Amino acid sequence: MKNLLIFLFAITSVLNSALANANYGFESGLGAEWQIGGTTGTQSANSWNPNGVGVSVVTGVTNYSPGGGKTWNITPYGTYMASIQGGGLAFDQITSGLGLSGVENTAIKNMLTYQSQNGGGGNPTPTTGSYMKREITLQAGQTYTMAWQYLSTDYTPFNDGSIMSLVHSTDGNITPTLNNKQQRYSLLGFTNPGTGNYATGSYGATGWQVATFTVPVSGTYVLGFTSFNLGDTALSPILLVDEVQGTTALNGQTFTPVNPNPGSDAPPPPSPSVPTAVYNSGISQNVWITNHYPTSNNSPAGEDASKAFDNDPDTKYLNFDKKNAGVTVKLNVGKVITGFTLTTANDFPGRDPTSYKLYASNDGVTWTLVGEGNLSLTDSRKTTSSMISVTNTNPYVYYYIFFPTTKAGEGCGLNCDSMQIAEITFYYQSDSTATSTATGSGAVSNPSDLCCGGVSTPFNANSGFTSRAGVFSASVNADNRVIIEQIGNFNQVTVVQHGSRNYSELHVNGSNNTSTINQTSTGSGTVNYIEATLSGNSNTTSLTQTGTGGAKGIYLIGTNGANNVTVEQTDSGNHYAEINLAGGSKTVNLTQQGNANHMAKIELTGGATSITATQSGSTQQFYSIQHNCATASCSAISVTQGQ
Ligand SMILES: [Ca+2]
Ligand SMILES: [Ca+2]
Ligand SMILES: [Ca+2]
Repeated sequence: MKNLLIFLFAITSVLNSALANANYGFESGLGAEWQIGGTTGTQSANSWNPNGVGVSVVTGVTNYSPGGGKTWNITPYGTYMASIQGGGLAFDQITSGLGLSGVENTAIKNMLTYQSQNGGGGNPTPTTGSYMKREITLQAGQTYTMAWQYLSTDYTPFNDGSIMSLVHSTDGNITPTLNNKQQRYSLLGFTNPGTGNYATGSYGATGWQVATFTVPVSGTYVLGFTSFNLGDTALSPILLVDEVQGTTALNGQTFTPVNPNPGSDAPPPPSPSVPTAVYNSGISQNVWITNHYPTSNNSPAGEDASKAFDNDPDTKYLNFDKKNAGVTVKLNVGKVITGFTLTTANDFPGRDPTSYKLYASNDGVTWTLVGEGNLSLTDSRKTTSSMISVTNTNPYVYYYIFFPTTKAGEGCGLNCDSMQIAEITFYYQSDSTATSTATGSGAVSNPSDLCCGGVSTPFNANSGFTSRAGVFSASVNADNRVIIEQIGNFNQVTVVQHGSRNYSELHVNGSNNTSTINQTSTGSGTVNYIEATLSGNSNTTSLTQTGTGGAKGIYLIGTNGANNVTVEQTDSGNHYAEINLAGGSKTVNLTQQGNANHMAKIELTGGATSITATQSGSTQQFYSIQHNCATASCSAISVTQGQ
C-alpha cells in the first residue's frame, strides 16, 4: 500500500515503515488486518501446485512450471506477499463477502459473458475461489496503489480470473474510482485473450501491475482481492498481492509485465525498475554524494577519493596505502544501495583492487557489512565492470567501501605501489521508495577490520577488567618497582621480579636494544604491571607475566619501525594487554594462556607486520585488532582462541 501523493513529494523518513506496520505488505503475515473468505493454508515457495490452498502468505514463487514450457519465478516486495489460489468458496459468496451488491455480481457475470462471446471464448461462468479483505482508511483526493500479479495455472479456452474491490464500509452510494473506472470493483488478470483487463494466455502471468484508487469521501473502506475459476473448479489461478511490486522472471529472463487489454481503461504496468547511479553533487540526479571520507589522505594531488564518483573515467582515486584503501561516502538522502560497478583507471593494472568490503551506516559510527567478495577487474583501462550486487534491503546514508587487496605482488615498482580506481558507482533501484533522512553525527569512524584475513571479533571492554587495570596504575607503592630508560643502541636489559606486587616501566630511546622483563607472583591479590614505550627501531622486547591468580597488565606503545614484541601472560588470573605500534616491519607475538580472563587490544599502523595472537585456557577471551597496513607487505595475521 503506497500513497502516491506522499511518494511524489517524498520527504518522509523510511517511507514504507508506517505502511509496513499497517501490514499492506504482508511482512507480518495476514495479521489481524486481513480477513479470509474461503480457505487458508501454507504454501511454500517451491511446491506450488495447480489447485492451491486458498489464501496464504508466501515468500515467492520458485521454479514453478504450470505447463507450456513456462517456468516462473516471482518475488515479493520485501520478504512476503499474499497469494490467493483455490479455496472452494462459491463466486456469489465471494462477491457478497467483499461487500458487492447483487447488481454488481450480475454486472460482472454479464461482462464475463460478453468477453467470452467476443473473442475470449471458454465458459464464462465463475465457479469457486477465495478472497481476502481488510478495512482501510482513505483520504478523499489522494491516489493510492497496491501491487498485484495474476498467474494462470490453466490454459485456454479454460478461462480463470481475478478481481479487486473497494467499497465504503457503511455507505453503498459512495463509489470510488478503481483503475481509472468509477466502479466498486475492477477486473484484474484473466487467462483467455481479451478477458478481464489484463490477459495472460495459457500458463501466463501479468507480471507485477499496480492498481490505483481514489475515493470521493474520506473514510473507512473495505479493500478486497479474489481469484476464481470459470466453468470448472480445477487448475485454479494465483493472484499475488503486495504493497509494492516485486520481480518476475520467465524461464530465467526478466519478464516484462503485460499491457492492459485494448480498449481497457486500466493503468499500464509500472515502469521497470532500473539501477540508478549515484555520483557527486553537481551531476543532475535525485540522489547524490555530499561528502567523502577516505581511509587516509595518502593520495597525490588531484587523485583524491572524490575522483571516483565524478562520472569521469579519466580521473581516478589513488591511495598509496595500497591495501585496505577505500572511502566512505555520505548521500543527501539514504537509499537502498543494491550494487556497484568499478571502472579501471588509466594505467598500471597492478593497482586494480581484487577484493572489496562494503559497509553501510546511518550514523557513520555503527556499521553493517552488506557485501564482500573478490573482484576480477579487466586489465583493459578505463573499463567499467558489470554490476556487483550486494544483499541490502535497508536505506542507509553512509556507505563505506574499501579494497583489502590489489592485483600486483611485491617488488614491481609503479605497478604495485598503490590502489587506484577511476570510478566507484553505487546503484539503487528506481522503484525503491525506502529512504532514510538520518544525518549522522558528522564524524565518521570506519569499522575496524583485520588487515589480512581472519575474523574480527568486537572487543568487549569489560568494566570489571578495566577497573582492575586501574589498580596497576596506582602501584607506586608496589613491592617491586623498576623504572628503566635506555638511551642509545645495542643495550641489553633483563628484569626479573618476584613479589606480590611487581611494577616495571621500560622506556627505550634508541635502536637494536634487547629488553626482557619477567614478572612472577602467586596469589589472588597479586598484581603485575608493565608499561613500555619504544621510540627507536629494531628493538626486541619480551614481556612475560606468570603466576597463579591475581591480575596482569601490559601496556606497550611503539612509535618507530621494525620492532619485535613478544607478550606472554600465563597461568590463572586476569590478563590484559594493550599493544600499540607504528612504523614498518613489526612483529607481534601475543600469548595469553591459563585458566584466566584474557583481553588483548592490538592497534597497529604502518606497514609490514606479522601478528600471531593466541588465547587459550579460559572462559573469557576477547581481542581487538585494528591494523591499517600502509604497504603491501602486510603478512598474515594469525589469531587462535580456544579453551
Ligand atoms: Ca511484501
Ligand atoms: Ca481453472
Ligand atoms: Ca573518475
